[in-house]
Amino acid sequence: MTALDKTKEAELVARVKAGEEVACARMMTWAERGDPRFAVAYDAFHADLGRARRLGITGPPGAGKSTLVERLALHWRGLDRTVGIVAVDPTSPFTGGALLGDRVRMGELSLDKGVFIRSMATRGVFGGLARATDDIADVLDLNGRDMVVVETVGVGQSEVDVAKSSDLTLVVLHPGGGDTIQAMKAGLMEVADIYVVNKADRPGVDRLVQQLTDILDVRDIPLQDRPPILTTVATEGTGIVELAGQIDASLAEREADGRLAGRRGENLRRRIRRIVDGRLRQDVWELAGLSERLDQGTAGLESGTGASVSAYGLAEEILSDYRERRHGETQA
Ligand SMILES: Nc1nc2c(ncn2[C@@H]2O[C@H](COP(=O)(O)OP(=O)(O)O)[C@@H](O)[C@H]2O)c(=O)[nH]1
Ligand SMILES: [Mg+2]
Repeated sequence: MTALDKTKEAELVARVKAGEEVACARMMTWAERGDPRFAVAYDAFHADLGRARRLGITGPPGAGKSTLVERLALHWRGLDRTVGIVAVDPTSPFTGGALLGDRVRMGELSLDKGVFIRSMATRGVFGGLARATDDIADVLDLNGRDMVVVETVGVGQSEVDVAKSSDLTLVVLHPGGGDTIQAMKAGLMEVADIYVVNKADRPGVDRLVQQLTDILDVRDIPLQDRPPILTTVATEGTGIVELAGQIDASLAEREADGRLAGRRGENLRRRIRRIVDGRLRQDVWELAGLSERLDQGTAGLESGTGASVSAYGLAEEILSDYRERRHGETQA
C-alpha cells in the first residue's frame, strides 16, 4: 500500500469510481473551489480518464440548448448510456430558474440515477471557468458516465473556451436569435463541429441554414472538417435521433482518423497552460504581500499627494521584487 492509498482523497476517488453520486458531488465542490485536495485526488485518477465522450454545447441564450441537452439525455438513456451534464448558465432550467413547461421532463431526468446534473455559477469560480469545468467533466468521466455534456451560453470568450474543451462542440442557433454575424463576433463559428439550427418550427429556418452554408462555402475547410448543419425542434423532440446519430458518427470518424486524439492532446496542453497561468498569478500576488505593494505604490494618487505613477514601471518593480523573492526562496 502506498501512502496515498490511506488518504481521504484516495478514498473519495474510489467512491467516485464506484459510481457514488454523493462522492461525485463532493469532489466537484473541491474542483469548483480550487481545493488543493482536488489536485491530490487527480494525481490518483488521471490514468483512468478518457472513457467518456465529452461534448461542449454553446450558443446564444434562449436558443434551446438546455432543452436539446435534455432530449439528448433521454435519447441516450434509451440506449442505456449514462449521462453527466454540466450546465454553466445562470438562467438554465438546470439551475432552478425553471421554465414551467420543462419542469415535468426535468423531473423525469432528475429522478433517473443514470443522469447526473451539475449546475455551476459563472461568477466566483476559483481559477477560471474553463479550469473548473474541465475538472468537473473529469469527475463525471471517472464516475463512469458514458456521455458528458457541458452547456455554456456562448456570449463571452471564456464560455466559448469551455465549449471548445471537449471531443466535439455543438453550436446551437435559432431563427430570431440575431444573425450569423453576431454569432461570428461571439467566436462561435470557429468552434463549431456541428451546427444545430433549433426551433425549426419557427419562420426563418431556411434562411439561417442558408447563411451558415454560405459562410462555410467561403471558408476553405477540408471536406472532412466541414461542420454538418442539422435542424431540430427540441421542444417536440424532432431531429434528436438524427442529431444523436451525427454526434456518434462524428466521434467515431474522429477516433478512427486520429483527430480525436489530436484534439484531446491540444485540450490537455491548453489546460496545463491554464493551470500554470493560474498558479503563477496566485504566486505573484500572494508571495510576500505584493498586493499591498501595489496599494502602497498608488496610495498617494487618491489623496492627491502622490506623484504620478507609471503603470509599466510599477508593474516591472513588482515583478522584479517577485523574482528576487523567488530566487531567495530557491537558494534557501
Ligand atoms: N418554438 C420552440 N421553442 C423552443 C424550442 N426549443 C426550445 N424552445 C423554447 O425556448 C426557450 C429557451 O430554451 P432553453 O432550452 O432554456 O434555451 P437555452 O438558453 O439555449 O438553454 C424555452 O422556452 C424553450 O421551451 C423549439 O425547438 N421550438
Ligand atoms: Mg440553458
